[in-house]
Amino acid sequence: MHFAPELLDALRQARVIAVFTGAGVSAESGVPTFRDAQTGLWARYRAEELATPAAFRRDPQTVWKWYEWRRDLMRNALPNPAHLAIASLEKTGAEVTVLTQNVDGLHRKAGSTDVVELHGNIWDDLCLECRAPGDGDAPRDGAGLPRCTHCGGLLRPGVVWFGESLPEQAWQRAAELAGKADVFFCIGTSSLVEPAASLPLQAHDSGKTVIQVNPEATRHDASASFVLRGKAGAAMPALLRAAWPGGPASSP
Ligand code: BV8
Ligand code: ZN
Repeated sequence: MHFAPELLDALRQARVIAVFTGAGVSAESGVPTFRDAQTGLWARYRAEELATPAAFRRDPQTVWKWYEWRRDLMRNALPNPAHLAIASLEKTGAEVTVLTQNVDGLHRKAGSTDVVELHGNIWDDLCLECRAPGDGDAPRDGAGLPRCTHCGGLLRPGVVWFGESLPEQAWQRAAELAGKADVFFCIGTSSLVEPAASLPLQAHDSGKTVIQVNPEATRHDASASFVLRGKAGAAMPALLRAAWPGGPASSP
């Protein structure tokens, strides 16, 4: 893959780097992307139908079955070279923050130390009534649903559902970084879900260097400073090798 000298310079000079990611960055870890996840018995559901408070109130069993299925897919997933390359950016001495839409926890598993989970985390349960965090092996009720050990309320996955606002602090950090980062990566996202999808635009409008990595075209192609058309698992390690031939730790 060829990288423009201006891209390599911008990356080497960056003091603050934001890395905005979507399901595509976990695809090479065997975690199906959001669009691909609706397969098999879930093919008749759109993700937007299952990932809503209304769907959970209407049919908590089905929604839990879907999250348990996704958890099974993610449980043994390992970070791929894209996650590892992103984590190794921290060795350059720049301030690196990952802004992820993914709920799989793979960025932290890869060693990234500053990860903002814009849409929550699939491994965190939350009580619908008292908002207390569940502790993983919650008691099940007669319908097999996990119950809160504090108030007996129904536990739900600790993710952000459609129609729910993003965690205040997470969103504030993301919006701030879109205006502050010298380099703003946009990796493996179709950028269709708001308000997260507008972050690369905010970075572009603040005159920042936006680098998109995606094998497909997205709405950000027009505004991105550089578009790397390929899979993140190949593009990111190659980009870091090109920017720092001696390894990211070798930066001055
Ligand atoms: C809210 C957690 C309001 C749950 C998720 C404005 C306009 C229109 C609609 C709206 C709007 N504002 C709000 C809305 C509604 C809605 C929305 O955006 N709907 C969309 C569908 C139109 N937004 C919301 O509801 C948000 N909340 O607005 O609240 C509010 C306001 C005030 C007060 C109260 C409420 C909440 C949205 C969050 C929903 N939760 N996830 C769960 O996971 O179960 S969203 C979920 O879907 C993901 O987190 C992610 O955000 C999105 C999926 O997108 P991607 O991750 O990009 O995945 P996708 O499969 O689409 O694409 C994969 C990409 O990777 C592709 O481009 C592919 O080419 C690429 N790829 C594939 N392989 C590779 C690769 N790239 C690199 N390497 C590879 N190997
Ligand atoms: Zn409770």
